[in-house]
Amino acid sequence: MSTARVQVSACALSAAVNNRRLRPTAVVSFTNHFRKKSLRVVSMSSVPPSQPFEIAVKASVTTPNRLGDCPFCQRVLLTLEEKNLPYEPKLVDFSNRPEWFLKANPDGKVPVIKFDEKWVPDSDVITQTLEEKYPIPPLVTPPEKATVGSKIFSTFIGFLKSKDPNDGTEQALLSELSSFNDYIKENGPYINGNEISAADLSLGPKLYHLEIALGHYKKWTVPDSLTSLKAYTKAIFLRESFIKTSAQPQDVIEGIRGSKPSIKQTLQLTLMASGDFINKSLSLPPYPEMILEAVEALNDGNGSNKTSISKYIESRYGVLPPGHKVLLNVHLAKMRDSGLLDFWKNNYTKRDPNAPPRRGRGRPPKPKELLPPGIVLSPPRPRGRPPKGPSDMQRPPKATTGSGRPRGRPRKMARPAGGFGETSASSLKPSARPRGRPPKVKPELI
Ligand SMILES: N[C@@H](CCC(=O)N[C@@H](CS)C(=O)NCC(=O)O)C(=O)O
Repeated sequence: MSTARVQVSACALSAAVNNRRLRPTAVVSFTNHFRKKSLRVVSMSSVPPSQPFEIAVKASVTTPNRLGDCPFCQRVLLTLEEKNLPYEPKLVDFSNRPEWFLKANPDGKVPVIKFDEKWVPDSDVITQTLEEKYPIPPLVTPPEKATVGSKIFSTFIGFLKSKDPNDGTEQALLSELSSFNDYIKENGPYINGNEISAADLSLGPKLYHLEIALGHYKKWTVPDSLTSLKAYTKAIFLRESFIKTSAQPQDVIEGIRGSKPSIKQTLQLTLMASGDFINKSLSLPPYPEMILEAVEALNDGNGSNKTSISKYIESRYGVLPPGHKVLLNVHLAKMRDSGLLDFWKNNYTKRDPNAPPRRGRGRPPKPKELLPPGIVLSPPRPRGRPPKGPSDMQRPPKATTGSGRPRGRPRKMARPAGGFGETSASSLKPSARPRGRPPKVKPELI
């Protein structure tokens, strides 16, 4: 949170003064908690809260006591700012999430806000609740416009993560950005026309991450030809609410570099390792659905191999769970076994229910010769050693050597009880000779 750049009073007051439709109903204390300094501003909300909202947000990894990189947190902070609602950010150190926070949200994710003594996660839920509780100024985006630009984030992540310049992820992003550019040209300057609305507050932070991350990691910038998009980002990034709530660029860069599996993702991996995994959540459709979608979209007559299916899913959905490759393998195998997919020469195709079954690998079995009527063959001997039956209990005697001596090394003789000194001469037959050098025979004294 950069408090040096923007005065809280300027931000909050300008938002209030700009809204001429409303009559101030209350004067509340607004605390700039990043600077720990209270300022009085006019709230334009119809029923102002008596206390600032406590909101858990990600802490910076580069600078102590500063807001970190989280577009979902910024979305909620922007909503609070644009609605002139007081809040108290609680910075959560992701490298060591405090206990109170994990109790508030066991998923370990931010943002989480306290409404009526209850912690509520998820930026969708939070912003919607804020809209319902504090409808003034309204930030509702009409449903038909609410999904405009909604694929930009996933295609951006797909391109950011891609290592192959020709895998189509850059093109996918450019195509989303260019459709958005055309939309804004026609309908702008904001998604809902002249007034900023919830959809802009969601998309703005994502475009901010996109510009910083792709500039840093890919030396890539939004083409200058997309003039309406450029004007749109400028208008949002320069809003006081945005400047006040945006992450520092170095945090965006570090956040991407150090992104680790979430608690939920780790849990999923653990479940998966225990063979108990169901592809729940992560906001992704189930794997079978994504796989079928990929095979259909790739639409290759010869089918699609695992790599192209994976690349398609990645470019389409962007953020994938760690262990994605394992999951993909598991689900492809299941779908193959259950007959949803055909597998042929390393490629998968959707099973045509009317197609004859494919011939398996290897030489086809020999056709059976027809026998003259009446002739019945004894059943072929099954493969392998026949099972042991009760008759096996009376084994035939083992083969012996020609000499009559049993096969193998003769069994060791037990030592005679009285020691070798007492061995009688008659017991020293070759076959019964005890181990070791025979004791010296003492000459008889005359
Ligand atoms: N759907 C959630 C997503 C929140 C989210 O993914 N937050 C990230 C930070 S940007 C997070 O807390 N990640 C931590 C983790 O996954 O362990 C929302 O809209 O609030």
